[in-house]
Amino acid sequence: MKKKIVLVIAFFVTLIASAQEAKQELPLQYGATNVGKRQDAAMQKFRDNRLGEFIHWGLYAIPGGEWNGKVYNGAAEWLKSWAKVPSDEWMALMKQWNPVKFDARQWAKMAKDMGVRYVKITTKHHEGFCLWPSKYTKYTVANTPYKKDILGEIVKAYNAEGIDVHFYFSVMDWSHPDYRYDIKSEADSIAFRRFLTFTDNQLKELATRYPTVKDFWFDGTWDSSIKKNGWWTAHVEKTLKELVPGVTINSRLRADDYGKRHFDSNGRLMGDYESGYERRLPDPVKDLKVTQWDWEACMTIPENQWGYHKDWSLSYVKTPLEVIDRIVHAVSMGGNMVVNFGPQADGDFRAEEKALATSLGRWMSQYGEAIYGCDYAGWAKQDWGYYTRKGQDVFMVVFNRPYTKQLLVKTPKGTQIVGAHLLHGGSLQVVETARNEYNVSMPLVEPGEPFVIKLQIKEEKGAADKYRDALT
Ligand code: JFZ
Repeated sequence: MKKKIVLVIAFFVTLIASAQEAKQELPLQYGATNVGKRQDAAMQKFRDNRLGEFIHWGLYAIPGGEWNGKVYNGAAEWLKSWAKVPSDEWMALMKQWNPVKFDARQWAKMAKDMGVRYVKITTKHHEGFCLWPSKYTKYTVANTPYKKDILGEIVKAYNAEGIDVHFYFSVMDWSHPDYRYDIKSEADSIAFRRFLTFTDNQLKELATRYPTVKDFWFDGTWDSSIKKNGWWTAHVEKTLKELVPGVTINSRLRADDYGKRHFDSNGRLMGDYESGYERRLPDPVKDLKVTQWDWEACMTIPENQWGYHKDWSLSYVKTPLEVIDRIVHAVSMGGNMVVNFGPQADGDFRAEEKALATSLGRWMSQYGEAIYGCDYAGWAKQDWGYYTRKGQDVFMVVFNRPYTKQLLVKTPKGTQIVGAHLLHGGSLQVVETARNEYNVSMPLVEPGEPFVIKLQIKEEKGAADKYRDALT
């Protein structure tokens, strides 16, 4: 009897708890706007591009991490802050902005050869210097010895190579007297409203001057002042989407009614893709939740230098293969990867970056089929590397050579492997070793670099639907 009472009580407690959980959905005015992944052509293009080039270029390229004879190890584009340089002194660097070696077509060609399908360029970083001749501030390229509209040249040259242009834009602006880190008084609130109007104007200016822009990637949005104005971030998303059909926006822009960032108070992704993975990646086994939404990671080549820093010996510099590993890692989990470059003040790229671009390009031209347009395959991760998938094609990107000479593959229920071949090469032996387990033989002549195996698969009726379920 006692047991029965306990069971009845437990039943009601569970009922009440689950009813409360259902109620926890908060009504939001400025929360997520999309339901699930966007499926339109522009978003599909964003996703299919998979590999991008990040460019951080601004006044910080001139000192390159050194101020008054002292070299700062922190990120070079933050030097103004590390060395506590007053704004007017920092902005005086504009007198030295004369990148005589800058050749947008050369940049675009390097990007094309590297195999990137899009570029993210800093229109304005935290310092406030604009790479376009903005009407709304004097801190622009127009007021430098160089004078020319750098951004305009980049848009034109990259588009001519068939490369999409994305705009990085820092909301936080160290050069603007009305910027506030927090709103503590009526005066702050009035100043910050002026600042938001200034920002609106700049964004409208960018969207209308450069209508082929495909994406806005916002940064510098973490301060309390912005978190207290979640409405404004929703307004920016809406305005840009009206001005530029199909445009994509990163989650970092957004804060909701309660100041919750990236994901709203109901746990839904704001913006079109998640942009929190920076210099790190989701765990390929533990963090599979990321396959439920679009995301883009970005990475530096040294440990943490985005803008040009004169001394790369101060931190570890990734090798081309390490960069390629991270690209494949991201794509295998349904994400994009953007590799950063910090051009020199003269408009040329440092030798290390040129060399990396060449290595990347060589690999991408060989194996890009396993990257572009590819997605999470939904197969259990194995030690030799990563899977990617495009429709019925499943790719194995092999980074680790096993002493056994056998690459273990475990397929999902209802999926059989019927053949395997080296991308641009011969077929490889496949042996079924157990139900849904196979050994794919290593090629007799090993390629000597990470390589790709393309699998022919057969899916039982219903298995393909399961794959689609896993992607939504
Ligand atoms: C920001 C900038 O401050 C930095 O200079 C660079 O432009 C980079 C791409 O973005 O830095 C960040 C922003 C967010 C995180 C880390 C560094 N984050 O979410 O982990």
